[in-house]
Amino acid sequence: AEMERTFIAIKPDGVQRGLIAEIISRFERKGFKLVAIKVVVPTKDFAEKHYHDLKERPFFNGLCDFLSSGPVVAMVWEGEGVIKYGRKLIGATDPQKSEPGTIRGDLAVVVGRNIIHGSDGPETAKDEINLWFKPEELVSYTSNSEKWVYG
Ligand code: YYY
Ligand code: MG
Repeated sequence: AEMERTFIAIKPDGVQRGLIAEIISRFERKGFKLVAIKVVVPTKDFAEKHYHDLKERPFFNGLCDFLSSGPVVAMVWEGEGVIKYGRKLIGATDPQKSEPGTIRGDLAVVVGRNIIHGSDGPETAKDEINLWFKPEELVSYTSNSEKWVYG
């Protein structure tokens, strides 16, 4: 299997709404493997680093204020196609446009409170994992179900 890793974060709204287990279970049941997880309250400066690509956008300041407003569950998930398929599980940026069955489609209503972040490509996945985690916080292991997920 062509394994890759992506950065997934449950934002403060997802944490406060009690959706941590719900969100994790969607990735877990799919067959993806959790290789890092922690709860952090990012500083505003850190949030700005995470969203640096968006610094010219009008919502940038509010977005970074929000991300740094409370606990975030930061994770790294591993699996074949996990970067692209993780985005599919999450749904469109605007929950109004997310399909039912997706995380945002099922669990969120407005773009400014869309409960979850996921890396949008291989380069950002690498950068975001490096920003949020030290190498020693990532665990490599063989999941017992791997041979049943991948054959
Ligand atoms: O990757 P994704 O989270 O789906 O969307 P981005 O375009 O990277 O924007 C990041 C974040 O910014 C989005 O999850 C909500 C917020 N945002 C917003 O508040 N208003 C917009 N018009 C677009 C994005
Ligand atoms: Mg994005």
